[in-house]
Amino acid sequence: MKKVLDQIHSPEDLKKLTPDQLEPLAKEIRDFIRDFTSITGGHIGSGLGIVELTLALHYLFDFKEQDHLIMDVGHQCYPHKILTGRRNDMYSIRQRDGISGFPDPEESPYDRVKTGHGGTSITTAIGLAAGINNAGGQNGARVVALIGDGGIQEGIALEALNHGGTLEQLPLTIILNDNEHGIGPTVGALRKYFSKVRSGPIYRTAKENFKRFVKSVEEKSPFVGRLTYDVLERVKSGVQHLLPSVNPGELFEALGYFYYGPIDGHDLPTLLEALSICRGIERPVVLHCITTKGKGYSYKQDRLGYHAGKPSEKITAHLPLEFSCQGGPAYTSIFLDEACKMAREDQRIVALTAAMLEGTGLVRFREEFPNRCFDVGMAEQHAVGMAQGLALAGQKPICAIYSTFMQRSIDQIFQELALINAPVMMCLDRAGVVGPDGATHNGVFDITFCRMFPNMVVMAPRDGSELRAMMRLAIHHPGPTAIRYPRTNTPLLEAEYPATGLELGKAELLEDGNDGCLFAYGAMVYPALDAARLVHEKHGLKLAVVNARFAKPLDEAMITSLLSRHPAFFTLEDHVLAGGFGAGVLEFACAAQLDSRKIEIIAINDNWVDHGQRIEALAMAGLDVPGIIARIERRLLPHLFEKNKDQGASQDSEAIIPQSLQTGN
Ligand SMILES: Cc1ncc(C[n+]2csc(CCOP(=O)(O)OP(=O)(O)O)c2C)c(N)n1
Repeated sequence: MKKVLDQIHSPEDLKKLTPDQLEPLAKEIRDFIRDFTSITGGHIGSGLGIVELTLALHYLFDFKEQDHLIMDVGHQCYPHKILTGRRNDMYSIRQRDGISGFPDPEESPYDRVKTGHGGTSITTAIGLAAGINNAGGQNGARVVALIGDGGIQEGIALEALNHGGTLEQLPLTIILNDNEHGIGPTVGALRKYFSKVRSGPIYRTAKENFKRFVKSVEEKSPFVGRLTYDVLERVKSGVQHLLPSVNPGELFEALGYFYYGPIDGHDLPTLLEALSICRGIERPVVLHCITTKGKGYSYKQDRLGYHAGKPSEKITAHLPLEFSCQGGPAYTSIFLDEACKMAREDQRIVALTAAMLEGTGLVRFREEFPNRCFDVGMAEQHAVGMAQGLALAGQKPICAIYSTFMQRSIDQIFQELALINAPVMMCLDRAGVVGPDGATHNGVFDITFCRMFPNMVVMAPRDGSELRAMMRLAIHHPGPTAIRYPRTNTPLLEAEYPATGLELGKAELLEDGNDGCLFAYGAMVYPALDAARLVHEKHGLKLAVVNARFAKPLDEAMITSLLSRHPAFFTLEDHVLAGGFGAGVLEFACAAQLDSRKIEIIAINDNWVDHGQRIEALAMAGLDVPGIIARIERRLLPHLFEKNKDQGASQDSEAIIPQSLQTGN
């Protein structure tokens, strides 16, 4: 039997359907999402939870020409992408050269903004709506912000709500998609409030009232203007009259919004009614929808898989390793293990995270130390601010946040930590390129934003043992520290380079040589060792390889000595060039009047690194082993020439010029 979905190539096709055709379509979309994500992985649960909502929105609004849809975080966009002409691309999602897992205006006119970080939809939507008003209303254009009960906890969302409620006459609908989950169950007082609203009898009563009154409006006139507004006021007072003890909209109404709901976000007729009404209201409205995250996905066997699943081997099997001895436990699990050990030894150690208990590994820490683990919700600024307070109270806080989301807390790193030298250990997970999540999630700015503040100690381990050692150094350090580690596995063969003592500001020479120096930071150390070995095998050049360990304080003595005796000095980091680790080395070399011309920074140039598997993203940025070798060869070509000449080798350039350069690679 032909599927309804086969007829849908754009929202225009959707609008040709009768409302009762939407229900079977919702099922087909769910089946399709389950099918392709079983191969591609990706954010499964959020999209599955808003299939009906997405259908109703595209059925009633015109998000291409007239209206604007801003999705918070953006990870719930799969049904939206399917309906807006990208169905055939879904099997390529999050892969190199495939479509993004998040909205992207370069992909489609239906995607207004590129997002990935949460909490921002309301602020953008308020700006759009205010702009529409200023431009004279633009033919009744409407702005819809779709935000989850997790995202709405972000500081920026609350700031925007606070402001938006004072702007009357705003063509804005905020849809609160309340599924009781962020990545795990949502936490906090707002969650408690929402669950009271969801579970109270008012939900059913409000729904019945809603239907009854909307029906009476329908009979009298279309859903527009003042009349609808009056009716909504009556719905509200009717509900209050029936159940005077509970008012589900209390919070939003106090802020100046017209609140509608809660309604069943899977019930298409109710959704169509509610959205039609919201469309007709000339002031900011909050429509509260109750949905089930991962609807239709049996995630009982896979507790976290319903939020985001991994790609199948079909997509990853052919890829090379990042470096030859990769395969030990993930950095995250080493972090967790050491944090638990340290907490057993010292009662004052506490851990904080911002809605990322699972991702940072702290779930197990919380099981063991329930009173010493704070999941503050999607609130990175608060996590770092609170860490300061804990430190002032004599506790020893470990604040584990993904590098990319720590960007939200730059001001807290500045004022709450660095300015008063507060002893807080920041553990920046997923530092470097992350792979399938792409540019919004790459943690490639943290060296800069940590290094720029006085008092900070900024470090990155080469492997699991060193991560443990750095955590111990950090917990005893009397000021703020940042440790970054990547979303990857630790090296398997640590024994080849056994751990040596870790000392603040001291680098570690792993291989010596005289033909050039690779001064590598964190995750780049083992790729640098691979590159040095291959360059040696290929060209006979012997490169020194250093594990820099610290981006601040730098090992100035080591840099001075190596820079003076090597023809070239490469710094390596999985981070942007501007203000990063190599930039720090260069600053020092210039200030110390060393020969900074020898320094070459291998880092991400001034561009965004897109999605793909992590090794592919590293390759795109020139940070995989072949990319590093190409840079070394290019730089050392004259040196190689001289060396071969001295040794009396043929001066035939073909014999000297590396293969990769001969072929123009
Ligand atoms: C600033 C920021 N912090 C953390 C995250 C990681 N993150 C991605 S989705 C998510 C949960 C979002 O929950 P919610 O807004 O309720 O949407 P749902 O997944 O339930 O649809 C989190 C914490 C993020 N994307 N942005």
